[in-house]
Amino acid sequence: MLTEDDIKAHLARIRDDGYTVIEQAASIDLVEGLKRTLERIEREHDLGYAKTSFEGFKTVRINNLLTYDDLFWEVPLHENVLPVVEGMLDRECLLSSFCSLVLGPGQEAQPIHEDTQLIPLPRPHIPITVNAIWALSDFTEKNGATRIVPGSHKYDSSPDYGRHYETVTATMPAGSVMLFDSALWHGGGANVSEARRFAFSCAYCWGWMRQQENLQLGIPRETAARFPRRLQELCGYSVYKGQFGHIDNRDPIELLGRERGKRMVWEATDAKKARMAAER
Ligand SMILES: O=C(O)CCC(=O)C(=O)O
Repeated sequence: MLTEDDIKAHLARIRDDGYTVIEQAASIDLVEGLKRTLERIEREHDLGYAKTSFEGFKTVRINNLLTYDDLFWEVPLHENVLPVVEGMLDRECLLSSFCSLVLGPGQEAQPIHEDTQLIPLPRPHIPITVNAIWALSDFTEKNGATRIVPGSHKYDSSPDYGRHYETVTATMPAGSVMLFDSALWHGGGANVSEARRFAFSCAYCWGWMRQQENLQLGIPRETAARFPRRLQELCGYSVYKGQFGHIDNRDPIELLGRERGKRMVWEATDAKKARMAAER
C-alpha cells in the first residue's frame, strides 16, 4: 500500500513531467484474473475490433466495463491508485470512463492526442482529468506500449492530429499503472509483436465536470446498487460540494437505498449560521 511519501512523490512527478508509473500497483493474481475475465467476456459477447482509426481497427475496447463483471469493480477503487488521483483532484472526484484497450498484433500506432483537447479551456490549465493506464501485459516497445511526450501537459497547444512527434515509450511490467494528467500528449503504440497487449484506461475527472461515459444511465440501477458505496460515489451518485449533481435537493445516492452523504450547501450554510448564533 502507498505511503504518504509515495503519494507525494507521484504527485510531484505528475506535476513536473505529466506522468508517473506506479510499479507493482496490482498483484499478479488480480492481473491474471482481470485478463481471463476480459477474454471470457470477449468470447461470450462476441466482441470484435473497434471501427475507427482512433479506437484501433485491431483493438478490442470494451466500454462501460463495470457492468460486465464484479471483478472490474476493484480497478477504479484500487488502493494503490485512487489516493494519488484524489491527491490530484479531490475526494469528490468522479470516474470519467473505464474501458479495456486490448491491442492485437498488427495494430498501428494511435495518433498522438490529449484526452481533454475538445474542452475549450486555454492551455496550460490545471489537471482536469487523470488517466490511469493499467498494464495487464508487460508493456514493451514491440507490443504497443503507450507513447508519451514528457512535459507536454505544460504546452500551450494540443498536438496536430496525425502528425509525427518524438515520444518516449512507457515500457513497464504487467501490474504497473501509469497515471498521467490527461493534458499530456500521448497515444497507443504499434503492436508489431505476435501477442495481444492487454490494458485498461481508467480515467477520473473533477466532480464538477461532465463524465466521458454516462455511468448513471449506462449502468443498470440494480447493478449500481450492489457496488461498494465509494464506487457508487465515483460513478456520480454523489453531490460535489453539496451543490452539483443534486436531485431536488436530495443526494442521488438515496436512489440506491443509501443514507445521503453531505447536506446541500444551502442547508449546511444555514446550519452553520444557527450554530454560530447559538455559540454567541
Ligand atoms: O492504448 C494506449 O496505450 C493508449 C490509448 C489512448 O490513449 C486512448 O485511447 O485515448
